Amino acid sequence: MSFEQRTKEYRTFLETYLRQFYEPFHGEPQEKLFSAMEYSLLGGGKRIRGICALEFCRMCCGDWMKAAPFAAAIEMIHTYSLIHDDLPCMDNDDFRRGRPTNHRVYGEGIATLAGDALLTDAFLLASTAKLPNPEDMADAIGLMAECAGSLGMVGGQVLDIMSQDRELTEQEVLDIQTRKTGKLISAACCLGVIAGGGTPEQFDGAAKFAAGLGLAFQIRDDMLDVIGTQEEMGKGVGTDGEKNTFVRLYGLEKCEDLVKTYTQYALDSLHVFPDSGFIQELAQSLTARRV
Ligand code: GRG
Repeated sequence: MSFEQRTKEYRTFLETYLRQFYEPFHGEPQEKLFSAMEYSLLGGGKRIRGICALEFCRMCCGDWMKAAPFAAAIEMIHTYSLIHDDLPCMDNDDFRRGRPTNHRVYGEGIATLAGDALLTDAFLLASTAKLPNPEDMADAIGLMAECAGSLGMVGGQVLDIMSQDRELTEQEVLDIQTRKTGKLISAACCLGVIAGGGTPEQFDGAAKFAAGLGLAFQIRDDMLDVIGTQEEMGKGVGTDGEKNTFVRLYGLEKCEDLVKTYTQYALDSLHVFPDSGFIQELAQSLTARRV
């Protein structure tokens, strides 16, 4: 199967799976909430995190379907973070994935609650995974919480907000972005390994891969805020302004080199996986992404 075919298969699967998860919820009186959640959850996106979870599971055991509840749950957590990140109290953005942001359509109150519900429902969905070993199940849920919460993504966002009125050191920027963007990508890859019954070496390999990919991904994201267009990105560009971005720290040219360096670091950690062609191609494709 070609890279494009497998990517399409994973994306289509994730979207159907997420739609089906929410189908039985309809008919409840809080319909507006489901409408707001589905508006963002099923409204596009590259599904990189979900794809990583499915592919790492496939690389460990051949059956990527075993990681489905975790892959979908991580996409729900990612979507919640985008809804909250766009709110007036955060970045105050009007467009995301080519459409008006959630709060622009549903109002701030419902958008905030849609994010809260997506985060919480993610754990409900993950709890439906049928891992044979209860300890693996506990590890998986714990990892999701750790990577998304105060030690991970939310912690990174707080450090970012707190540092906006001063210039950061290189190490501080790396630390913030590792938490803010890297931790959820790391959860996705490592959950794939847990679901696929991978070895401890494969778990470490997935964590190292994700650390490299997460930084490369965020550096490219910072570059796209400068070199991308609103048409390509589906969201406002040039909005990073005075933020402590990698572009501000290093300039565009060095950022381009760093994307390659961190991607190579990610690729070098894949030797513990016998069949890593697809994930290699995914990592390479993200170095030049325009969206
Ligand atoms: C709790 C109020 C409150 C807010 C929390 C957790 C949080 C806000 C923000 C998390 C930080 C965040 C949004 C990081 C963005 C990381 C990033 C590069 C997002 C874009 O990811 P893509 O390109 O998006 O994968 P698509 O649209 O393709 O899914």
